Amino acid sequence: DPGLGNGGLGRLASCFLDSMATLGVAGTGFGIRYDYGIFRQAIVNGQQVEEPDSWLLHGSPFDIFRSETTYRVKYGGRVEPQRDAEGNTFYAWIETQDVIAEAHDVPVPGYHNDVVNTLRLWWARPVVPFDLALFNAGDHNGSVQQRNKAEHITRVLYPNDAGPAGQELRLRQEYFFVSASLQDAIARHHARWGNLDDFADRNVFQLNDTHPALAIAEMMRILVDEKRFGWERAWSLTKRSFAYTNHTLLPEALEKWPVHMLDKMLPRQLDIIREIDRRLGIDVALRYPGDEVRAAEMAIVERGPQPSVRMANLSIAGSFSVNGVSALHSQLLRQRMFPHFDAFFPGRFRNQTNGVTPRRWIEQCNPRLAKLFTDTVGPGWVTNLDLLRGIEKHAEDTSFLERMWKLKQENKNRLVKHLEHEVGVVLPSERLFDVQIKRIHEYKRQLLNILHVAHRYLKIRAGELPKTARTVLIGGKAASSYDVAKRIIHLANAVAGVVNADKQVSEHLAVLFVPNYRVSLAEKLIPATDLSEQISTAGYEASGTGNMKFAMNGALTIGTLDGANVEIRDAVGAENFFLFGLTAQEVLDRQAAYNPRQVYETNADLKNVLDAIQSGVFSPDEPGRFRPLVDLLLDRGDRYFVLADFAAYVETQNAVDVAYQDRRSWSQKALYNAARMGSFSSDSTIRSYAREIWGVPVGV
Ligand code: 8GP
Repeated sequence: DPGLGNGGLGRLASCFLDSMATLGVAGTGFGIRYDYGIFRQAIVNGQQVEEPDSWLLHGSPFDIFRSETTYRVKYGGRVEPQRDAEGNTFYAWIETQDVIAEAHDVPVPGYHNDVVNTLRLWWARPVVPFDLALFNAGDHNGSVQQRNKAEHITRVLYPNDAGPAGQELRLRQEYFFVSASLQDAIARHHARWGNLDDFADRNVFQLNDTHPALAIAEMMRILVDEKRFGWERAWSLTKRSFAYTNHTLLPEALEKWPVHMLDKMLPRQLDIIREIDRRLGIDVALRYPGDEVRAAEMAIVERGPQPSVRMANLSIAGSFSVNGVSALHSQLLRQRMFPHFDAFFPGRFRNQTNGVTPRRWIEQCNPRLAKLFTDTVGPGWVTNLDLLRGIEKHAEDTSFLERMWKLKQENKNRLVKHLEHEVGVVLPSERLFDVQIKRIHEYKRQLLNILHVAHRYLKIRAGELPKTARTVLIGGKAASSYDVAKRIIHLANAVAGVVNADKQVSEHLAVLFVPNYRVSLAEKLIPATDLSEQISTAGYEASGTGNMKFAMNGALTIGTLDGANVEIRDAVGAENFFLFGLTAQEVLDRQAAYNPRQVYETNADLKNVLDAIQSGVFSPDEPGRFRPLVDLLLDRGDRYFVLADFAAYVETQNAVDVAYQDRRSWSQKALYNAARMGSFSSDSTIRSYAREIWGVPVGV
């Protein structure tokens, strides 16, 4: 809940920290201690309003200030060649503007094992907090100017997720966190071992996407400029110290920094990046003489009128390991995103499928289910999730299945009570709970979900009643600058408003957009869910981790063959998973000839839904309100194939209705889901990172 991340990427890191501590792996998480986390989402007139999240206002009991651990972080200035005592040239980075990074530690306890690891969060402080002379001279604002400038660095979490946004401060943040963390790791290693030569044998930095990728250049700077290593020796050590995890296939989410910005803020690091790029370019040209296209694609510094540094390319070149986060994602990384790098560095690319911690995501959030598990297989499942296979012997046991059904109902009741209190809405609870919670993004297709809900509403109005009554819950934050995502939230609220107000309908359908989705809400929603919506356009969701949390808690998934859904379906059994939609390959193949308008013209249900939305059925006070969303689908290409998958989605939802009527068989499917998720425990993922990438023994 301290909103120190945006979505799945940060939540995954939390699970990893929990598993490292539990497995006795000496791992430290590094991050930023933002004064303000991701915004709090309020819904006003159906629309998202961002409010500041001042999570530290009343202090944090888990925040341990390490006053003795501070480092100086430099920005700006210029680079000057100088000579050392032996007459060798080195580069001095001088006339910089400095800030102080101060360590705040959050303890990360393992599970009943006396291990406590650390999440170290850096906080920015000024070198000179207060200019008394200026203050006395009457310049009160000027007297704290330096302080403000420093503190702004860690003021607020970058407010955007996978989209373009305000850049310079973000770069400042990234370097701040990288510089402090590297100085810290190097100082600790040096203090203990007295030299840096075996640094890579005892440390690995696992880059959590490219936000810390500047560390590669910074490590080179420290080794070459400060420790006076030769380039080759420094490069070999650096490359052995870094591994890179990629978390997205969206091209617009790949980080690029304008050269001019780096030149101003981090001139020496830019020199070093250029040198890394130059050497890589020579190697590529030697191996593929004259292949300009390949050379251009692999270049770290993208040429052109506004040259920029591609952080993914830097990360691949500067790491010994590159991994995606699900089998499909890792395969697409190699085939579609970085085929040239894959050919150039054979063996460097690999897969590490994500996982989530069963401590928080079953034991803590779902005590009723946890008790059933412990009663059935003993307590060992908490640290060995494979043991839950043991509940399968109850798959034909009616009273066991009844107990599962009942505890799910109790969880629904608990959620309904909570929402009544928190949102002021009373939801019907004795029915199927259908939940989609995640960041709002076009590729995640909340819109497809809403179209289905609207379709269901229109059918009920027309007297065609569904076989199963549902409560549909949607939650998630939209990036503040992501206009389409905000409109999708608006539409969800509009549809909810109309559906819930209609007495004729409410017996069969209720809808709520749950405001301010966050971890503590997920802990209540997930245990209460029957149907987990994992409906991204195939080929776009790197993995997903919510999908795992739901299945572990006995929800059935309706989903596409995307991200880790593929592996979840294999694990739980195809007969216990509601699959629909185009595959990643089909999406690619259909791209050129896709005609969404034709789909609309030939599917009467779809036409009805879109016509209703664009004629104002859900926005009678302003009929044209949602036309831009419909335009996006009909006339602007429907980039994420919402219309192409609509028919299959509706059909599969109808199959869900039918399946839910057979309470016994539904509970049995839920049982198989919960029982077979062992490989999606983050313990299993971390074992695999430890063995295959870090080369460290696992203690437990
Ligand atoms: C997310 C992916 O979207 C999600 O599928 C995956 O489960 C999660 O990472 C953990 O691996 N990716 C991001 O949050 C992300 O790429 N953020 C962009 C800024 C890089």
